[in-house]
Amino acid sequence: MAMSQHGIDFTDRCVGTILGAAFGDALGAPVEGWTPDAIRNEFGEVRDYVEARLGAGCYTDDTQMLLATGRSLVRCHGVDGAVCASSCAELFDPDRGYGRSATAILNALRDGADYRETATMLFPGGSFGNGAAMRIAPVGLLFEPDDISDLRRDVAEAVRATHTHPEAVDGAFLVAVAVAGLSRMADYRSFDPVERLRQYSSLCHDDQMRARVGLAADLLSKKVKVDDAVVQLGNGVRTIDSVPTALYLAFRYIDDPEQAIIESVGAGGDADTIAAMCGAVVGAMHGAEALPQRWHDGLERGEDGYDALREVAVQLSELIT
Ligand code: F2R
Ligand code: MG
Ligand code: MG
Repeated sequence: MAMSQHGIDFTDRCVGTILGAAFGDALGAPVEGWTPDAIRNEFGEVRDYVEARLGAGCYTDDTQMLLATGRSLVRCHGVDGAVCASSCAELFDPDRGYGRSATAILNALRDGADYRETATMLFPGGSFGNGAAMRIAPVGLLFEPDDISDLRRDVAEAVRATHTHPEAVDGAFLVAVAVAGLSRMADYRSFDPVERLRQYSSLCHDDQMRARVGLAADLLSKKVKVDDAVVQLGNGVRTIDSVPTALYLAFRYIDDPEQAIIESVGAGGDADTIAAMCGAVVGAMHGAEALPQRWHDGLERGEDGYDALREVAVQLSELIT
């Protein structure tokens, strides 16, 4: 057991971060694109894996890219943009529900394109999709929260092949900052979630992201009903419509990681990705042992399945401890 200087089991926090993301992704994937009402009518709450195109407990592009990113960090002992890109391209399985731009870029990288030139292949200003934020949690694990001066640069480099849009980079940066901070925090009662969201808002470079994260802080402080908050924050594939929502839900249910992930799936829309990002954050705070055993048991196995995710998480923890 790797106890960090913060007196926590940091290895379990790393495993919680990676598996929290994978659990959220696999729980949300079957209802990606559904409305919250449709999810409620069909399932009530999605508390366990349900059958879908890829099979119950199977993850999608979110976890595949997160695993690829984690492996590249282990290989290079930190962020190397070219290796992050090639690692994502190597693992790319087009059947896992990738976005349009991501698909075109990963194919181009496989064909030898330079990762510094691919991000604007489809959209001239770059993609504002949440595909950077959904895979960035491993980078956050490498940073002590009181020394994040290089974190934005490393985040931007890690996602450079696919996302250079300021909104997408802001979103990834905030998820990484949250993972860096919560993975080293001994007790969730030692921080004020509203203040923390306000601080995150001030870190944004993009005006719209800053405002939306500020709105998340306001909604949390006013104890607005969760369903209403999700309507105001959004549940779409755009970074602005999903990262603030995932952070809001993680902090709203910071005392209950299982419910945080279940509520994120229930948000609908980009449910797999909102739940993956929320899962990474609450997993960083509580560790893997705190997540339900049935989610551990039901996640897909195989070469790049549950054991591979655990393995990369442990290897990431060893880079730090
Ligand atoms: N793509 C999906 N889901 C689609 C349905 C999948 C289906 N259920 C299945 O099972 O096959 N999900 C995944 O994509 C999101 C992450 O997206 P990422 O990696 O950012 O991709 P991309 O291609 O860059 O952007 C996604 C879409 O966003 C729109 N978009 C982005 N930037 C835009 C811009 N500048 N202008 C206009 N539109 C832009 C496009 O529609 C892109 O296709 C996650 O949800 C992941 O789960
Ligand atoms: Mg997905
Ligand atoms: Mg998604």
